Amino acid sequence: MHLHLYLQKILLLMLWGLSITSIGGCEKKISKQQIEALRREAIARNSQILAANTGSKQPQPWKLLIQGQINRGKSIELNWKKLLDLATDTVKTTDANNVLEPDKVFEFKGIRVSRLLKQFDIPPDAKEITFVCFDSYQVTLKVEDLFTYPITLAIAKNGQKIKREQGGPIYLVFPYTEYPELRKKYKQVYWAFYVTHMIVDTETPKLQVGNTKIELADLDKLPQQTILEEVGYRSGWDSDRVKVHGVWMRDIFALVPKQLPTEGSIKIFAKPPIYRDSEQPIRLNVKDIRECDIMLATRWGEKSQPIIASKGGPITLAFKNSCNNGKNRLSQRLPWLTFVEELSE
Ligand SMILES: Nc1nc2c(c(=O)[nH]1)N[C@H]1C(S)=C(S)[C@@H](COP(=O)(O)O)O[C@H]1N2
Ligand SMILES: [Mo]
Repeated sequence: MHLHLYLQKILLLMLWGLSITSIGGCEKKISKQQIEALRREAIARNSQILAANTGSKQPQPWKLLIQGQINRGKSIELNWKKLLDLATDTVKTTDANNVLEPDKVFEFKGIRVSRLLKQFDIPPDAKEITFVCFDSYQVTLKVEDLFTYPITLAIAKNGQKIKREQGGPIYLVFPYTEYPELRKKYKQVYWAFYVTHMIVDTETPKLQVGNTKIELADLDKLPQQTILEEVGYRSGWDSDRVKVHGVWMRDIFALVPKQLPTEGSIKIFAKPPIYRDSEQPIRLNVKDIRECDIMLATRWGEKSQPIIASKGGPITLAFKNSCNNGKNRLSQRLPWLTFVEELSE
């Protein structure tokens, strides 16, 4: 079994026992105890990542979906064969995640993002592209930068398929060697692994509940709620608490012919593939839905701004982290979910 890069990086730091340049993108000097804490965190995270990204949970074969404000809102699906046909661009660069050989230049082969966007007629006023990954990680880049630099969705590295533990099969690479300024603008955290979706700006909100399609106007007819919470996933938000606005999950069933069942659970599906595993879907307990304030959020902040894709919107599963219904807190049993798409029995 390969060590995940995160673990390699931390072990390397331990060997050096020295200072560290980048954890989560900021500069830090760290002590031995902190290194030990980081090492333990890295080991835990490493096994989590491996569990989430291996075996049956890997969609076979891989595909890339382009969604949002492109192709009149209809998904564009590129299967692996199509991706291979399109992968004619080359980028020679160091790999931000290769901590063992930071100066080694690799030849990545793939699809320049700007070429994909042109091919599918990206609207001229599009501003941002959000790349969503298998594990729910996401990064957002400016369209302008994508058209300035040959930032590329790589599917091969030095003539070989990119291994899962090296970010494959689709790895977002930045031409650091040719454009050193990109090292600052798009740090290591932007090199997204296992990319599955590209979203142009933000999708139009829609939610499938059973057989019913629900739009934002429908959700807006329900009683509007607000919670003040730390957002339960890392992308796009500060660590401070924010106001999140939306509707209680239990109220949504007023919009569909079927009532919320009295017991059991309902399934919830969101865009990142780890949130749509058909064998082990994420389930919401009916008891939690009835007794906890679980929200489908569509807006945030004092000005009730829409939740854009870089923040995991347009529809996000949120809840009061304090809800304690049963043995442990809801927040220990359920993550906040980005890009919520469907509820079903
Ligand atoms: N899909 C995906 N890509 C990702 C990440 C991730 O968790 N998932 N982590 C990012 C971060 S924060 C860094 S520093 C680098 C290396 O991540 P790692 O240290 O978890 O290997 O990959 C980036 N790309
Ligand atoms: Mo990171």
